[in-house]
Amino acid sequence: MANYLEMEDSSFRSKAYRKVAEVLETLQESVEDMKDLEKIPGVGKHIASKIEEYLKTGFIRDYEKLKKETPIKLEEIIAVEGMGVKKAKVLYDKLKIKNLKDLEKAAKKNKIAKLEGFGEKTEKNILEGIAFLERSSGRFLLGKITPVVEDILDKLSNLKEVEKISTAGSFRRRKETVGDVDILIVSKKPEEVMTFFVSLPDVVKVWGHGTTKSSVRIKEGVDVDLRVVPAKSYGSALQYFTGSKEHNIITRRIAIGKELKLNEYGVFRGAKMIAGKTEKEVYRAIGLDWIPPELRESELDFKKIPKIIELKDIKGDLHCHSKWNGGNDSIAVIAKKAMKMGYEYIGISDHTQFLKIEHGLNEKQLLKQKKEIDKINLKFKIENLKFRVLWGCEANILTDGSIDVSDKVLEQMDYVIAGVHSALKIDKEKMTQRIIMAMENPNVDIIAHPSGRILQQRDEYQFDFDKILETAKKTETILEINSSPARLDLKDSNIRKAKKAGVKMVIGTDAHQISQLDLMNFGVSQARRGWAEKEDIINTQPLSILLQSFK
Ligand code: DGT
Ligand code: CA
Ligand code: CA
Repeated sequence: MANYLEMEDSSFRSKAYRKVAEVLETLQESVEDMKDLEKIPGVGKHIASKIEEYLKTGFIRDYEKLKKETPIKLEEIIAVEGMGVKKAKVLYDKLKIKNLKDLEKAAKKNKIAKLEGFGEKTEKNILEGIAFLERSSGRFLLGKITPVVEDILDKLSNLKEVEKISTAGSFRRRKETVGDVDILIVSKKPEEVMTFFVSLPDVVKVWGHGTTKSSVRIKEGVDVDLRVVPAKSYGSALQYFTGSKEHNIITRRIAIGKELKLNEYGVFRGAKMIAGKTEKEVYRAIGLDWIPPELRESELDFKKIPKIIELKDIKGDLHCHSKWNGGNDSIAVIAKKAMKMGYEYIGISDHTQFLKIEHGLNEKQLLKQKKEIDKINLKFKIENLKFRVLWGCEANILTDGSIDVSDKVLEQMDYVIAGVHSALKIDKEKMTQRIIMAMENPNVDIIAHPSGRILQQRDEYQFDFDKILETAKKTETILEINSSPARLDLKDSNIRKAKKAGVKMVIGTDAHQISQLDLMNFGVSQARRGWAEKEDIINTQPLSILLQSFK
């Protein structure tokens, strides 16, 4: 708040906040435990109420408001070494620099060095500061780091010294990107486990090597924290270190309401520990049912915890690419793998003609592909296998909202996915209208990766999701949750919105080779993070019901 107020030239108020911030940072006592906040040096009624609001809700409304009203991304800019609020303000006034990207661009074009009070050295420092930030503040795609994390978990759990083990933090909550990986263990011989951990072959740097906590960086660039906790506190430690921070604030508040104390060591009534060994017992002790980690992101009605979808509910995958459009595997091979996964059906949805770089199929090829699928299905029938290959496609929604395959062909297919793959930068109104028009085509059943985002690469395109939902509901169009680790599109908040609106969804992997059919778990996690239940997701349904949703 001090920074934003300084930006607004409220220097008196800014100084007041800055002073309190400094005091709070060095306070020895925990703020949560303090009876009278106004005893803290510099804290008056006004700031005390802000601290209270934060402890209670995890937010300060005035702060959120300041952030919103300030035209520049102040936090982003002053994170750069050597940049302060005053400089940020000058750069905005003189060069309209609003965010880190602008700053980098301007520095690279030598625009900053020319400003009074900046100079070439400052400019060089800015670029170095940005490069550093990029190196150190990286987040990692969950899907990208999962294999190596699982490998580490395997190795640790194979040690006889390790009694219990679990991931925690954002990794356990299955967030799409992870800052660092947190692992908890119970062990009677922590020294040996820690030595083993810091000597793992994947470790490239050891940040810390202690008996209760060690931190390392592994080859992929991500940091891993390993903590040893006492067996009797395993549940409460897991609860605490799984987070999110917001969830922890809420659960702690609930505990306080019941005159209990909840921390990473246990649940306490006065000095007496009443729970801590398992997470279930910790939640129980504060009057709650166990909450799946994916739901521990924000506010939640604890009386109505949704029974969210599970991987085992999935009966098939409808977003798969075959050799026909340059994928790795033949339809027969894909079907075999899907059967092995316990699926009842697999949908082949190759790209269509507009998408040249993906070897999109023209209408003739699509019709030829149907013959191959029919043949495979006939064979299954003869062999008495209850499995079906569905004939679909991933067609393109062209800029004017039309589909690049004629209705004459589309209407023969088992189902049709349509997606935006070109002209992503058109304005909001046009993009919304474009997708609405596609949904209004009675042959279009599913909209693929509806927002177009690629994590760490590009934002969603501009579109009005509420309007999309309205039309999806009206036309009974299904929205995809794409499982590809860099997409995970829909995002969690939009899944919740879709569910609320009564719009059905489908989880698809977008596999281009059979190993990618295993990405389904990431889409399911994303669905869980959006509170989706089995009934919200059509590929949890048996074939007969599934086919009805494509009518
Ligand atoms: P990340 O690593 O940025 O993806 O996110 P997390 O959620 O894994 O955060 P991390 O690694 O800093 O901490 C792990 C968990 O520990 C976090 O989710 C909640 C808990 N925790 C850490 N620091 C605090 C804190 O200052 N207050 C509270 N209430 N909980 C904390
Ligand atoms: Ca973490
Ligand atoms: Ca951590």
